[in-house]
Parts: sequence; structure tokens; C-alpha cells
Amino acid sequence: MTFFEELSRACGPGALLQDPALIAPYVTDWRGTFTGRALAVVRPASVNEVAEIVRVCAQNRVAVVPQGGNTGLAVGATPLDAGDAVVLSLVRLNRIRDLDADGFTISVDAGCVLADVRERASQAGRLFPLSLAAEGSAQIGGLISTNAGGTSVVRYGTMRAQVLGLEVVLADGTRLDGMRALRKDNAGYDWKQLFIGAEGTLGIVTGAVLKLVPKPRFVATALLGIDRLQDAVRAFGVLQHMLGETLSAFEFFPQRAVALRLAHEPALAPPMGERAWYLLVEASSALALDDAFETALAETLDGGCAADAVVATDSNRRHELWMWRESITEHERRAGPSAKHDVSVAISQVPAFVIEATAAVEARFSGARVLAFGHIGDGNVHFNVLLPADGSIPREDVTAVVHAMVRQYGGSITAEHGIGRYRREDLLAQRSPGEMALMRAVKRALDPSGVMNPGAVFS
Ligand code: 2HG
Ligand code: ZN
Repeated sequence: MTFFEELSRACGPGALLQDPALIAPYVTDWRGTFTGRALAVVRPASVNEVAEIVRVCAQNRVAVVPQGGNTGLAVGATPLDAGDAVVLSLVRLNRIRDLDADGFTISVDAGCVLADVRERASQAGRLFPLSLAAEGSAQIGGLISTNAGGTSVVRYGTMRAQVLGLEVVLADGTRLDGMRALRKDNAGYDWKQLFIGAEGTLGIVTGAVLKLVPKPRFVATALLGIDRLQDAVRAFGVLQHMLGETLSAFEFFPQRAVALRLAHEPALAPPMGERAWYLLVEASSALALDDAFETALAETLDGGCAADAVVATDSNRRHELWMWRESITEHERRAGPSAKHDVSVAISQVPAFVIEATAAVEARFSGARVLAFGHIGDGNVHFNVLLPADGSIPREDVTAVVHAMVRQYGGSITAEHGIGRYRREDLLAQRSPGEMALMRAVKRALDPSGVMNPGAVFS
């Protein structure tokens, strides 16, 4: 049998795509910046099929690039140019296996879309707290493989904190079943942690048991306008003090993001009177919040750490306020090329970092425009730089300046998007030789022939 005959037998003939027109959407990243090539795309519908495909690929020394919703921003799911890999899409592995409302867990296939998991939890009076702009397409397997963050990390942690059990297919096709719904389990190494954030380079996540929390009965959302970014850190302190663990989102974006959206949607009214920066604040609780929330907002206004505030009075208004934050990536894409950064520094250092890095980039590269926004409550800034369409400013030059500044601040070059193929060269400056050697040893132990997602994470 030829390789393709074996592959077709492993997943069923309808699940093997070889027509270049059908393959095209799977070999370009979401932003449309990188296009690779693939031998084929396979779309298995069961874990056994995934295991069989990987076994066939491993035996033939063919690389496998796992792909979820293809919403990643680090090019971790796009094959290289060599065209010698198979893209394994998890899109058909999308069954919610079980929801245990009393145990506060949900067991899902890796290809389940985040919004569907959140919706299913909500129907059961539960919340799956991970939330991000791409949740209508992003899949659980990809979110686990990138240890995704989003807008609720400040309260609930990243994806890693939500995973209780994991099922993976190893590089030789072995299926490892760790679909355990246990809160405590110290039996040996907690091996699932290796695969969370490994970007598909150690194996393929095929299923997970995720933690749920009670669905909050009250949600309060507000937009604060501030004149200086330093005020954001002060406002964060005040709101944490006043709202405690009910504070579930603390995001920031600049007037430039508002202007960008208004340029694309001129009929829209701005969210409030113009300010240099905006903070999107949300609290949620089983207990009524109105008084506590209003008192906390009043405290930020009275204390001079916010200049203006609007409170969402209903869910439509809440959605409208969130759209000012969540649509930024989409408008940035429409605006043209950009150098994307996903950095983290200490929360207290975010204002100084943003101000210093903006001055450095805009002084050095005339025509470059910084668009810095993100999860200030996590110290995570999407320090993106809009570049001229003519390609006159090389993205790598801008990134070198930004990442050098990140190093000065003792920060990280990726807080939530991951390394992928986008910043694999930069990883070497971020991690010590000892740390790189440890990571390579893990990679070699789990994927000795290097067939799992080659080109991602390691250069
Ligand atoms: C967000 O926080 C996403 O909205 C995307 O992580 C950030 O576009 C980006 O750089
Ligand atoms: Zn983000």
C-alpha cells in the first residue's frame, strides 16, 4: 500500500483532502501572513482515527501538524514551506462527551469550539470561564496546546488551571487516556502538564476534562476613561481592594483603537468622551453586586485614578462595551500589516514599559504606529505595531527593539499566544541554554523522530 492508501484507510476516504483548493484554508494562518504547503489534510472523526493516522505518519516518517480552529496568532498550526507534512484537523472531533453538573466538570473532544462548551455549561447553570475574542472558532485542543489566556485570567487563571484530565495521542500513535475528573491526584508525575502549552510538538490533545464553576447570577460591566496609563495600575489596586475575587476582567485599550474602529465603522458612536486610555472592568458574583460595584467605581473616580465611567445597564450594552475591546484584533487586521507582540511584564511596570517602548519604536521607525492593548490585570500587553503597507519597515527590526525592551523589564516575549513559528528565533534569547537543553530533552524523549509539528517552538 502507498502512504496515501494507508492514510485514507486510517481516516476514511472522505476525510483525506488532497485537492490544493480544499487544502488552501488549512495552510494559511488566521492573519493571512504565512502560507505553507502540505502533502494532505486529514479530518478524523474519532480518537482511534487520530491514533491510526499518527501511527501511519510516524511509520512513514511524515510530519504531522495538528490544527484546531486555526485562530492562533503565533503560526503554530501552519505547516512549513517544505510541503512534506500532513495537517491533522480536529474539526470533526467535536462531541461534548459528558457534563457532570454536581461534580462541576465537562468532558469534551479536542475539536469542540469554546463558545459551544461555554453555552453547554451555561445551560447547566455552570460557567466555563475561559473567554476570548476568537471563542466562536477556537477549539479546546488548540486552547490547551497554547495554554490560552483571554479576558478572565485575572480571576480564573489560564487554560492550564481549567484542565483536570487529558487524553493525548503520542508521536508513535499510542493513545494515552487520562480523562480523569479528579481535583486531587498525586499518583506519579502529572504528565498532562507537559502537553498543555506544548503547541502540538509532543503529541496531539484529543480530549479533556475541564473544570466548571457556578454560573454567576450577577454581572456588572463598566468602561473607565483615564488620562494616564499609570492610573490604570492605581485603579486596579482600588478595584481589587473593593471587589475582591469578584473582579473578573480588567482590560485596557488606547484611544487609537477606538479611532481605528470608528474609521472602519463611521456610523458608530464612540463609547464615551475621548480619553487617552480606556479600562474595561467586569465583576461577577452569586450575590447582587450593584452597590459594591458602583461604590468601587466611585472610589476610582474620587481618588482621581479614573476620569470618566460608563456602566452597562443591560446585556446589550455590556456586549457593546466589550466589542470596543474584543474587535481590536479584527480592525488591526483590516488596517494592514503589523508586528504583533504578546509580552508580559510585572503589572506595576506595564505603564512604564508601554510608554518607553512606544517612544523607542515610533522614534526609530517613522511611519510605525503602536497599538498597545490587552490584559493589564495580568501584565499582558499586545504591543502591536501597525506598519506601512509597502513593507518599508521590516517586522523583525521592530520586534528586535520591542523584545530588547521586554528583556530590560524582565518580562516574557509571549504571555498567552505562544512561540509557534512566529517567534521561534526569539525563544533563544528568552530562555537560558540550560532551559533550552531541558526543553529539547523533553522533545527528544516524547518525539524522537521529530514528526510532531516540526518548525513550531524550536527553530
Ligand atoms: C486579544 O487579547 C487577543 O484580543 C488578540 O489575544 C491580541 O491581536 C492581538 O494581538
Ligand atoms: Zn490577548
